[in-house]
Amino acid sequence: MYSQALNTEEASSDISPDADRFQACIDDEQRIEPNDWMPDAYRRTLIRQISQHAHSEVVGMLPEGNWITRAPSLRRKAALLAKVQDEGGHGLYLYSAAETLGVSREDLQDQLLSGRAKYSSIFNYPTLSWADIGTIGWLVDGAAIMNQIPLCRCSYGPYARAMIRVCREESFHQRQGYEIMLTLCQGTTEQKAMAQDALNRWWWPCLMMFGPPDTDSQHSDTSMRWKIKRFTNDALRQKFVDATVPQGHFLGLNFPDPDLRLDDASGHWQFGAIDWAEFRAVLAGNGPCNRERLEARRKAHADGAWVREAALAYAAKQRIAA
Ligand code: FAQ
Repeated sequence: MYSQALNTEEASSDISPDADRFQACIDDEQRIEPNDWMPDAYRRTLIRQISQHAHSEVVGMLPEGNWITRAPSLRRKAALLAKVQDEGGHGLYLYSAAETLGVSREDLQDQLLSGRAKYSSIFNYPTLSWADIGTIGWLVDGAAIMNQIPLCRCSYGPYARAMIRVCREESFHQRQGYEIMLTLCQGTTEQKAMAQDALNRWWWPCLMMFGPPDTDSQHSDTSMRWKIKRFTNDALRQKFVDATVPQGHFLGLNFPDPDLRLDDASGHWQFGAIDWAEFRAVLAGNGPCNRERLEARRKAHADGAWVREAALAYAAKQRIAA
């Protein structure tokens, strides 16, 4: 789709008539397309965010992939297989969107496999029981939707368009997760305890998914001026808590937060302090599963070498035939 040559040569300063026109387009809600002029910093911010997002989708296949062979029924297995496959697809759309900014997929792969690239903190936690699969769908996909619906209106066209399909699929993922939780919570005492234990372990890491508090977020101000982000990290986290707490109460579950309470005046659920030291430790590579996840990605990449070689050999043969 984006195979035409891209203008990635930049002579740009962010203070120029071009920069003024660019900001005017953004303020006017027009989309920026790959060959439009853009400030270097806008391009770099998008490459950073889109590639981190793509890596997150790809690494995000691993915690749930663990449970495909252990799904409790054929129906559950088929749904989980489809979900994990969707996540691989989301990674591919997002890598394609990043490529429109002039970065190569090989470089992005290399950054992930060498451990230099970031991916979402949430995927460094283990999946210990089947209820974790329900909780990931309900909470992790729920948080992803809250963050990604506004990205459908991102100023950069290819990212915004990719997010439309991603969000539709995430919505199915969230429903299948909530339905697993509903089944467990209406089941035996042991099943309900399993659901509660999963919520206890995943709740706080899910709140961290939205990123550091606004006071510490380095990129939010600029990204909002450029309409890459439409809401701050704290605003989206609050929207997620407000939407999710009633869903948990409907399941008959308790949130692992003694400070959680509904503020009648504002209508918002107030929540306790997030352990940002844990978040920083996970980002520094010291979460419960960071090493395991990277090892699994490296192994998958090495195991797939024959596919890449076969594709290259086939392409070379096609070129000779043409
Ligand atoms: N984990 O200045 P900010 C999914 C980093 S997809 C790791 O606030 P920004 C689907 C941030 O990169 C989940 N790092 O940054 C699925 C920056 O570091 P840098 C992924 C984090 O970009 C479901 C630094 O902290 N979603 O779940 C995290 O304005 C189920 C300062 O932060 C996306 O990527 C974090 N949680 O806002 C798949 C959505 N948070 O680059 C499988 C798109 C922050 O300076 C199963 N991304 N950092 O070294 C975004 O919306 C934004 O990039 C934020 C961060 C909101 C994540």
